[in-house]
Amino acid sequence: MAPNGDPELERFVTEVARRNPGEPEFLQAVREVAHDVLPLVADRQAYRDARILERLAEPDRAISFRVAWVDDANAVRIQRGYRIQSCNAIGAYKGGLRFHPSVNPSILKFLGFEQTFKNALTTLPMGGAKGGSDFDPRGKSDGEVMRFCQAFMSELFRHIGPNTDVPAGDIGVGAREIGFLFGQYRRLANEFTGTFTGKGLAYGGSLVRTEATGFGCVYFAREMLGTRGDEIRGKTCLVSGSGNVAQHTAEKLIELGAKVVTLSDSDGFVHDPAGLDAERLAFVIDLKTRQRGRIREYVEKWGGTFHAGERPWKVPCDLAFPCATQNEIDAESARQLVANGCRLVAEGANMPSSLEAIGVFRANRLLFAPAKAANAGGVAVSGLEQSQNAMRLAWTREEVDQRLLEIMQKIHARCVEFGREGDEVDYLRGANRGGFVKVADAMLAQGVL
Ligand code: NDP
Ligand code: 2IT
Repeated sequence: MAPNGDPELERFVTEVARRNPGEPEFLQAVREVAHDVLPLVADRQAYRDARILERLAEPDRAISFRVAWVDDANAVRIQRGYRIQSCNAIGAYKGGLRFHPSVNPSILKFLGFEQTFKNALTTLPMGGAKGGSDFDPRGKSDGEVMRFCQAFMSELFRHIGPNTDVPAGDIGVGAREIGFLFGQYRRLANEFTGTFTGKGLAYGGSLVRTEATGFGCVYFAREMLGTRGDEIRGKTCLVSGSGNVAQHTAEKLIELGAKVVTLSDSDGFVHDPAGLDAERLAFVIDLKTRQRGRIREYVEKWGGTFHAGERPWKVPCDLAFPCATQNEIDAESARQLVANGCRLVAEGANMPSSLEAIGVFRANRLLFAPAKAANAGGVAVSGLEQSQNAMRLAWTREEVDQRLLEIMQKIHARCVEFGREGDEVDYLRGANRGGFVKVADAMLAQGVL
């Protein structure tokens, strides 16, 4: 998947690179989609004439703003806030906010670009966006996080709204941050609407939204295994990360009878050969969401080993679920996974596999569930939260979970439809083409904008 000599692809990517210097993550995401979509565009004159792919590679709007706030020592701090509104051809902009020191325009543009296709795959009417800040919530007091969130929303609020742009969480933006952000939005806009998803249950949140990305990822993996007459039960699984997505991926895997032997954070990974159970997972969830501790503390309580500065991919497994961050699986890790007998990789995180790693998975015919399909359950339940808010009612846990399952099954079916190659399915191609066609047809119908 690295430069592969296809002149059309290279021409396209070179032009996007020229317009977006110094943005490697954005270019990586564009190359990955263009690789699969350009042959389809070549077959459809209308897509070519309307320059659909070129237009999608340019966000509708990229907003950047100063966020000044005062820390506990009374020092003034300055951060940068962003909202990238990528495409609203099929619905109001929708996508998470990320608070992490690494946040920059390249990362948010890749995430917004991916979100456009992911949201199209959910079958719900949602456009693509992403935003966030280089603010690091780690080590900050609740008061500092609140003041930062209020300062951030003081600018963002004018760009969002229930029919305009609906943010949610992502890395570093969980229940606490969403509460503070929504509170400030409600105050400034003087309205109580579903302008945020991932809200607390007390103020308009949906049941199962917290679990949705992880649960959806495992539902998708189960569908894939089903096509080969296989199942989750009894499989040894690697999960990376230990935040929202990792926690609930592990939860569903354990519930379905798999053995989860790793979790990680940016300090390293824990390996528990005995496998996590409900009690150990409850410890991790409390450690990460309430105590805001480090994953190495798991080993002090439950045993196993901690591997500082390393990622879990060298541990032998049947199934791998990267749920931390972009480019956490490089070519060497991919080869290690293959050599150790891994059969399936399902991306809970966004773009966790490098292009070279994807090349290794493709060459070895692994079941590879790309992020825009596998982790779409989170934004799908965000869409269901918007529906419930608009109706001013709340569905039961069973109802939301059943709808999530059905959406993941529909995404799987669309990947199969668009990715079938003889007896095999290229899920990445299926997801890229399946998402693209919906957005492209909506853009065609609406003229040149
Ligand atoms: P959280 O903030 O809850 O957890 C993030 C986890 O990833 C933490 O364990 C964190 O470790 C680790 N991590 C973050 N950055 C890095 C890094 N640069 N290197 C190594 N580890 C890192 O975020 P989420 O669980 O919500 O998000 C995880 C991934 O899932 C992201 O790619 C996100 O875009 C994606 N995603 C999230 C959805 C959601 O609904 N929340 C929906 C779809 C995708 P540490 O604590 O040390 O930083
Ligand atoms: O990457 C993602 O899909 C998310 N962070 C969730 C977005 C959302 O609007 O729920």
